[in-house]
Amino acid sequence: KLQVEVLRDLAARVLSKERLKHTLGVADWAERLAQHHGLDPLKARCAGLVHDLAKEVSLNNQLRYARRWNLLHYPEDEQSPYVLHGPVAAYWLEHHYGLDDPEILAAVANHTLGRPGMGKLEMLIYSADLTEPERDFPKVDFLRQSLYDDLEKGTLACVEHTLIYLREGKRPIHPLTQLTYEDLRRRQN
Ligand code: DGI
Ligand code: FE
Ligand code: FE
Ligand code: FE
Repeated sequence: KLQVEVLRDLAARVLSKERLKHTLGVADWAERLAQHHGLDPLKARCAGLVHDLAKEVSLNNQLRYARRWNLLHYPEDEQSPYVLHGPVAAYWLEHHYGLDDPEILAAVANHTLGRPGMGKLEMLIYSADLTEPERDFPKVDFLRQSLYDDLEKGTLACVEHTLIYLREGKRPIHPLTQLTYEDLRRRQN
């Protein structure tokens, strides 16, 4: 069986109906963007299919896994444990499902916060997550078009949007979100 089918079945088994819909939306959109930008569409689809695999694990258990697997790197990780589901899913996929593609694993791990020095597939999943077809907010069409025109500029616009949205909601900005933003700006100067 093709890996992509295994991952799709896994997502369908683990996720609620609503989150599966989001997941399939991310997978389709990431695949389409990958095709358009000359990246590997199959890897994009695979990463999209599993990016939120740990999202419906209780926050307490996510924290427990993150501690056990040494995935905590910032005090903010424990203050906002809902940012841990990417790293938890990536660890799980690597160690329990034998997924061994480092690009897919990194894209899953970093889809919520990004990181400085993101690769193309990481940018693609970070951004496709925010702009998949089910997402609806005023700037989403602008972000979709930006991503289509230029993946790096579009990703910068997505991180910028996340920063604004967090500030408006008076939610704490994770250091990795800030560092990702600065890194993408520097890379584009
Ligand atoms: O899992 P999804 O809902 O599809 O989306 P996600 O993994 O991108 O985001 C999960 C949540 O994390 C979402 O509510 C936005 C939030 N988030 C992203 N960056 C930061 C953040 N929350 C805080 N506090 N700080 C951040 O820098
Ligand atoms: Fe997520
Ligand atoms: Fe996201
Ligand atoms: Fe998601």
